[in-house]
Amino acid sequence: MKALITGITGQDGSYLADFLLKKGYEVYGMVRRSSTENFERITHIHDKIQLIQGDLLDELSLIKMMEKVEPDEIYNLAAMSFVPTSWDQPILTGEFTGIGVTRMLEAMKRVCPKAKFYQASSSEMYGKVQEMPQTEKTPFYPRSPYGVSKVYGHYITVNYRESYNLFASSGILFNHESPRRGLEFVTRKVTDAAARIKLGLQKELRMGNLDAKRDWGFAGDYVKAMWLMLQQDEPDDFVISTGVAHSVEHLVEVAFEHVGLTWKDHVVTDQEFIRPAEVEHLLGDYKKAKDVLGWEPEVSFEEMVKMMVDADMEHVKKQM
Ligand code: NDP
Ligand code: GDR
Repeated sequence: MKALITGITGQDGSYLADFLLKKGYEVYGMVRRSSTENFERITHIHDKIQLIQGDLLDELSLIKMMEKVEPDEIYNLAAMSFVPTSWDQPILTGEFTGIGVTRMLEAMKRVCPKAKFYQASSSEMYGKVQEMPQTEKTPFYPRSPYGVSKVYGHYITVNYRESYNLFASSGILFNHESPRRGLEFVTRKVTDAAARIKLGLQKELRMGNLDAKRDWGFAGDYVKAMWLMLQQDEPDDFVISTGVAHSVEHLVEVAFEHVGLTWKDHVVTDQEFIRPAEVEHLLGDYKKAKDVLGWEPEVSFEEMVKMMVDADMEHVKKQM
């Protein structure tokens, strides 16, 4: 089996590549050209995967890539994924995260219509939530250009499934984290700061809204759900979550306590990190995924935060 992953240099792409290699897949990854290589998360599997240059903005590059690979499964994980940047670059976010999905689906329709397609949809589509907890049937109310772009990506996937009979599934994934998470996302920002403060390299941590609540899971668990969605007989949409929400304040508390620090001694609120429109409370109901896919999360929130702090302690020590 051949799998093609866009966004392979990102957090999820790297975990998915690990997972598919273990399953015996030939793994191909799309990477965009840059002046320096950005392969930190895939260095350990670099000799086992094949990388092809392409960009979500360039339709021809997607067509050529699919002609070359002839994939059985396509995982579209590439996107501009950081919510605050989407207010600074709303048009580019729409191009990558929204229209980019149409470019991928069009390329697949022309080149390999029998392939199975996974779209990385997001709990950010629920935004100002219309019901608690959120299911596949909860109406969307996105609160950022990122969220709006993901709603477009989600519905164009549904539309291509219904218009052209493509096998195109969408995973509505709630926040998922790992030691490979980008440093600007709140979990990694906090675990990295806890390590730096513990090791005497940093004194304070400047944060935004501590009251926001998220349903945080472990990325390693979530990539398995992506794969399971493409092993079904019929394409469909699934919420992937843990069913438990925690506040950002609780996240900070767990991370700092793990290295013997009191968070209140170090955390400062800074307006710079307050968003123009906030998503206050996300909580997912993964019942459908459990019933149909047999999927359940395995790593708890506390286990994950401690795993990330431990990894950052090692990481920071190596830099000292
Ligand atoms: P990351 O930000 O870690 O990775 C994003 C990837 O997309 C990178 O490989 C990046 O490449 C690539 N990319 C961005 N723009 C382009 C482009 N124009 N052309 C080609 N590649 C591009 O994200 P995650 O791994 O965390 O998330 C994966 C996907 O899942 C994203 O679509 C995200 O929006 C979505 N998602 C994530 C959730 C989460 O909690 N992590 C939850 C729900 C959805 P480069 O390295 O070159 O920048
Ligand atoms: P999110 O993740 O916006 O949910 O999107 P992020 O970790 O950036 O924020 C989570 C919550 O924490 C609050 N917060 C802060 N966030 C950051 N980044 N930095 C801070 O200093 C800070 N202080 C408080 C935020 O306001 C927010 O409420 C992630 C991304 O991975 C998306 O791509 C994905 O679709 C969604 O998760 C599901």
